[in-house]
Amino acid sequence: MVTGMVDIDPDRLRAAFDDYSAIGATDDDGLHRLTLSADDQRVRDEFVSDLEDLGVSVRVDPVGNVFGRREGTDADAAPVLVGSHLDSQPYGGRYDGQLGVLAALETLRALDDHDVETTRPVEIVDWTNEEGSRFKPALMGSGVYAGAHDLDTVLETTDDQGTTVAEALEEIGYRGDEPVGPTERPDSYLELHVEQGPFLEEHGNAVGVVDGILGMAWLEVTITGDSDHAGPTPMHTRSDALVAAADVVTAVRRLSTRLGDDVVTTVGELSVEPDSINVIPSEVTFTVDLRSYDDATVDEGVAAVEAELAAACEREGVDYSLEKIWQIPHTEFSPGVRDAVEDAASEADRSFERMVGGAGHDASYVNDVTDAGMVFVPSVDGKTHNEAEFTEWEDVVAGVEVFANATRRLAERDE
Ligand code: HGY
Ligand code: MN
Ligand code: MN
Repeated sequence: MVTGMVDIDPDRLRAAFDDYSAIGATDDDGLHRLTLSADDQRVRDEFVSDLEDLGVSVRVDPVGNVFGRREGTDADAAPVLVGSHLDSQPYGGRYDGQLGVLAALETLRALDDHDVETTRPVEIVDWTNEEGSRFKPALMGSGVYAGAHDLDTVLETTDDQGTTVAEALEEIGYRGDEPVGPTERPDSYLELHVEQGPFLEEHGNAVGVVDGILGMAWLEVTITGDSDHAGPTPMHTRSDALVAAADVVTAVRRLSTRLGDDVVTTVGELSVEPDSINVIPSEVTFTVDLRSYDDATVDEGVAAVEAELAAACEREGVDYSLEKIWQIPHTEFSPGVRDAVEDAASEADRSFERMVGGAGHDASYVNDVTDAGMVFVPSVDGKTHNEAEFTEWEDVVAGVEVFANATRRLAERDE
């Protein structure tokens, strides 16, 4: 296994981070760069320009995943794939996704700085729509690449304004015509990401070596009651969709304690119709996000949500519909990739801990087609999906240094 560290250039990494963070920047140091938006186009153009400056060959697939390939000495060797996503949450953070793409870019730049010729090609990627906010589900680009999402279904998916993914891709010029999915099975995939949780900071460790990712289910619930006047309508005759929804929202919160220690439940979206101060709500639509490392627990949780929903609607005399938008099983990453990260952290003399990630990542789907793994860096106060998302710069540098050297190890490993 190769040894000898590849030195990254922290100042160049910082300059790239500041340049990319300026695209879609919010007034409070966050990012509002929704997938396939004009700002996503601008940051993609910046990314492609940086890849072209590196002399790597660039290709775009039909769902807009952008790949760059740095050749290795063995043209027949399967490539190491590295990257993450450049789209953000609405008013999200600057580190989620973006840092992983820039870690991969800095790695290619550092390999060039030191004239390192790797045996395997190293491919870099920006995955389309990891966040699943504007278009559902999440992990859209990596899911199409790995065969988990059907391309045609994805292209027909619409946002709240009725724009399809295909239209949005064409609008920004990133509806590629490359074949979908791996033209050759990559040897491995590595993604650097902010932890988006409190544990690295709490434990004082620089790097998270990720064993796996929670499984999750996304549900959409619609409760239909009957609108009526808020004044003269007697309370006992009402069919108030929002009262039933409120019961379910608090029941969903309580489920997490009932179902298991690692279970997390969230109602993130909720809309009320007709949404007027003096009209009894006739329809409420809301989402449920339910996660656990145990897939059977997630299934149990979905059934429990439906039971709570049926009971609440029975009590209020309203109807409901429940749609499962998406479900992904938990992920167990490759021990070989994990070991390369651990060895790189040890060689760099950086403290690390093994952990399971609570947020979904593209690496989960890529793990279906190759050996995947992740490197986490600490999130201050665990804050994320929030403009206050922050990682200390020395932690960024430490993580990217480990990432770059783990990538180099993977690029030298045998079949
Ligand atoms: O939902 C997630 O965990 C990811 O941020 N898309
Ligand atoms: Mn992310
Ligand atoms: Mn995210």
